[in-house]
Amino acid sequence: MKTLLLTGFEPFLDFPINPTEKIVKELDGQTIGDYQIKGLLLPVTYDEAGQRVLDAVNQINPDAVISLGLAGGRENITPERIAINCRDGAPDNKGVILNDAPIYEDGPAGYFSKLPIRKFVETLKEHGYPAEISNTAGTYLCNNVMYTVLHALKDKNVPAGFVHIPASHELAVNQKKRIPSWSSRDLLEAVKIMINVLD
Ligand code: PCA
Repeated sequence: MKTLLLTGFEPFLDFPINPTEKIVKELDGQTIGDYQIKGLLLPVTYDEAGQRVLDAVNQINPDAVISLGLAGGRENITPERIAINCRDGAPDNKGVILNDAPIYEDGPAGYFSKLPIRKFVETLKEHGYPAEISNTAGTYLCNNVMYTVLHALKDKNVPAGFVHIPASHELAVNQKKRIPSWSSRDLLEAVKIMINVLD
């Protein structure tokens, strides 16, 4: 049996619910396809998120890593193509604001996802779930975690990367601005489909 590290995030900024939290808690301990899932919830803080995921990678030595994040406003499931060596943008959950800050001073500009993102998108669409590859994971905590994991696993043949998901209905219904949303059931199902696609 192989091990999959599945990470999600706590709520952040104007989003009092993070649908990735529910998914990670629900799937923790479950077996999907060849993978036993180890769920990990990450804080939305620059000083902790990267370290927590690194600790888990070192401890668990996973055969695959999928990190999930909320992209409030996106309509589709969006596997990310690339992580960049940059932290910039809104305050994190401790109020820390970074501008143009590298994640690793001596790290390369970017890392491509090592997940089968094209196959994820095609399989999701076959199941009736809207999906598309995203060419930017942003410069906030999601990109930070994606880059950190790919940097740590750069010499290993371990599928790893990041997938942004849309808001759930329970989140969208409480937003001031209208944003697209999916049912929690469909979000969960879409994540299971991606896990099933892994070799
Ligand atoms: N989404 C944010 C950080 C946490 C999350 O779920 C992002 O896209 O960076």
